[in-house]
Amino acid sequence: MPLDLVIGAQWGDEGKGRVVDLLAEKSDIVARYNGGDNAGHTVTVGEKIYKLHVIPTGLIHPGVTGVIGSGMVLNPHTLVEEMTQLREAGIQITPERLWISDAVQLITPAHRLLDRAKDAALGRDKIGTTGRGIGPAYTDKAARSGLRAGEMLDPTYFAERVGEHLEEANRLLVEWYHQEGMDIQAVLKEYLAAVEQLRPYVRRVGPLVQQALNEGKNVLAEGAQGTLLDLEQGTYPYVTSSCTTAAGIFSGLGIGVQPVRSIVGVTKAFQTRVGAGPFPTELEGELAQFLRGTGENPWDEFGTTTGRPRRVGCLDLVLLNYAREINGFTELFLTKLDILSGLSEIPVCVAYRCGDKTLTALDFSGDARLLAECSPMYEVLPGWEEDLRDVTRWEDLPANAQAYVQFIEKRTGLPVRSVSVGPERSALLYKD
Ligand code: 2SA
Ligand code: GDP
Ligand code: MG
Repeated sequence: MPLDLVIGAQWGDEGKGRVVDLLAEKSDIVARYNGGDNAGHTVTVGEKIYKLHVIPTGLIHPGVTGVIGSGMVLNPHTLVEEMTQLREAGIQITPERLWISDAVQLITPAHRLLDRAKDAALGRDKIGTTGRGIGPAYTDKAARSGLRAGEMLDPTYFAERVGEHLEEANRLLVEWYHQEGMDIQAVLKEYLAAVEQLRPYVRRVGPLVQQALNEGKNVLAEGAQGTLLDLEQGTYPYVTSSCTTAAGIFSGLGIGVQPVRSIVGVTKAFQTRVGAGPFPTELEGELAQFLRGTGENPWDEFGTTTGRPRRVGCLDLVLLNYAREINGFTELFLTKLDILSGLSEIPVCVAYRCGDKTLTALDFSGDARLLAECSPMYEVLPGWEEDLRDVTRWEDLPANAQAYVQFIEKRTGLPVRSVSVGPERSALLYKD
């Protein structure tokens, strides 16, 4: 089956955008199936940097059709904004090349307010959400009271439903969170104006994607966030509210369970996390500053959506192997190897010490409280001084950089087929 998956192997921001951009060149359809505008996927094309939050990254390629799958939560305002930005950049956005699932849940301004109010109310226990309304929108979905895109095809009914939803949210905001309520008429008017622009794009996408697969067309699924943020298998409760793993693509796109051609796990050469939650290999001080950067470079470790500084640490192979198992990765794509240049030694976490036990694999499902009690055990690899940014062939990498990649292959049992050494399309090495 010509179905390929790109999945974040860590806590998000592994560089999925650039990997999807690469694979989209040979794809007919690129489909997102989870999350919403909490995602920030970056693609660098020459001088131009695209930061996409809702629209599948592959749409930058003229021959690609983009799909917003039913497993996502869709903010109409953000989508309209993104459509405008892409059009200004010369990218065609038409209902022929962007399909919105009629079953996708809609995010409203009320969801955003509730998200922020709820996270703030958690105080020290806060998740550190992106504040984009993701949790409340998925909560409404699970409670069977959510708004679906298909409903916008009946404008009178839809306006009534949104009005009721805003009133209910206002009650929660005022009575429970002691916040100011929304001006319902003003919010409704703006919301309906955004939705109006999306109506022509809404359709039943599952059968269309399945038909494309049956015809031998290449379909690429673009995962958002990362495995360790998966609602069920991630470091719960410090996770997002969607299925970020490979398993989610079938229900998130509305296609049958079927064999896939490849499941590419994207991992950075080190580890990052934005938001709260356990992070066994987290670093502080100078080394953290070295990995994060100062924000001067576009690739420095600051949130693509919120601008928050990301937490940074050493590569954690216990978690990478966990991600391999959960997703069934067929290969790894290693990004940001260039960032490690200049380190004399590079520690890599190969096991945990948890109480009196040594664990080389997680024997619990990511439970945050248990993970917080694990301390990392490292093997230290020799580093390299050379700047990798201009290296274009695997053979030209310094021996220690090659050995670092080979160490990851050996300890995960997965081939690393591609390594990136800069954000640009050309900063890429094929290993085999
Ligand atoms: P939410 O907003 O409910 O999904 O937040 C729950 C947790 O999920 C994390 N999360 C993310 N982590 C990394 N990258 C994400 N996208 C943006 C980016 C993040 C940003 O590309 O940089 O700009 O801050 C993303 N989206 C959600 C979040 O931090 C919470 O830990
Ligand atoms: P995503 O959410 O997984 O798509 O990742 P983000 O776009 O949020 O963050 C990844 C950042 O790293 C972006 O700024 C990319 O342009 C940048 N990037 C990707 N690959 C590389 C690489 O190999 N080297 C460097 N220096 N930057 C990279
Ligand atoms: Mg990101």
